[in-house]
Amino acid sequence: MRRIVLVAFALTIGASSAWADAVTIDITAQQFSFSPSTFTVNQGDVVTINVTVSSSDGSSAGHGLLMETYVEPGINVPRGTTKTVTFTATTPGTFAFVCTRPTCGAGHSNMFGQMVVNAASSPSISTIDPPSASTAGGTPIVITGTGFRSGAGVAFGGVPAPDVVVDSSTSITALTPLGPANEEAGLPRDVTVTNPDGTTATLSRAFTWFVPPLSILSVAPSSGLAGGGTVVTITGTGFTTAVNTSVKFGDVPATGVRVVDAVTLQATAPAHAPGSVDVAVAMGSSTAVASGAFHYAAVIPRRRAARHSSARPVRPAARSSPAWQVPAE
Ligand SMILES: [Cu+2]
Repeated sequence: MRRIVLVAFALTIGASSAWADAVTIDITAQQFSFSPSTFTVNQGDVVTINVTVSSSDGSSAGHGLLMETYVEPGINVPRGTTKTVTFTATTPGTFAFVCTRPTCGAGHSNMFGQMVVNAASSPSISTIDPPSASTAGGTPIVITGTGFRSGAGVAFGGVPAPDVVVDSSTSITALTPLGPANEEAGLPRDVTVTNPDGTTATLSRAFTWFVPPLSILSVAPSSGLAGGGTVVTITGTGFTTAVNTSVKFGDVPATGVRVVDAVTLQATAPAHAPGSVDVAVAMGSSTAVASGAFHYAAVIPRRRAARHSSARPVRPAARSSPAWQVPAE
């Protein structure tokens, strides 16, 4: 009675690590068989089964489909209708299905079939391009290999990529995360791809961060009182604790200089005469200068003397822009 088996499902045959993960199976239920009665999907596939009973079928009750594990309770399919059920094939194995309508006729007990769920195979990685990127992060890296599935994650040296696009079962584009802000930049790192089913691939020591040229992108806040003490966040590139770091506001060294990460520094503004000053970061033998990036406000004695003035907050006389930024070119 099996007239058609697997013809519509060649897409999934022998492709147990297929990237495409939505599979539709059209099944006809009739006196007294399912057609097809056997089909195969891959672990992780989202499976949609359309069950159709012809309006001319000999069973007035129609038929139905109940599959162990995946379609429980079963669905009844009256004569002349199509019913749909969708599930994710999370568990590999062979799963029998039967007709739900004992009254469909004398051959009811012969109506059965099976779904085979192939266990997901592990992905593999063959190349990483480019194999190195700035510690500032955000560089697109193309990973080629096999068995990548949509929803896969990528890690560089154990740090998750902030954005991953699975282009196909053989190609992933991932943005690099921030690299280390210390001596460890420059060490080769493992690259790992993890499929949603938990299978992983690792290419050992395949990726290296490098410290890019020192630069300053923003200074925030961009103003403070002449007495100093403003904690300032400096963003940029090329920050590392691997060499000595110092920050100057004009000619005066800042205190509390701290490398937060590869793109973030903190420093406490020193006391300085009112006016705008350059902010300079020296890191090892490199220096980056943000011209006029910080403004020291003159103190206004009257306002300052107005203690407990709850009606009006004391505002610094400085311009109000919260951050100095490199002008767009
Ligand atoms: Cu039946």
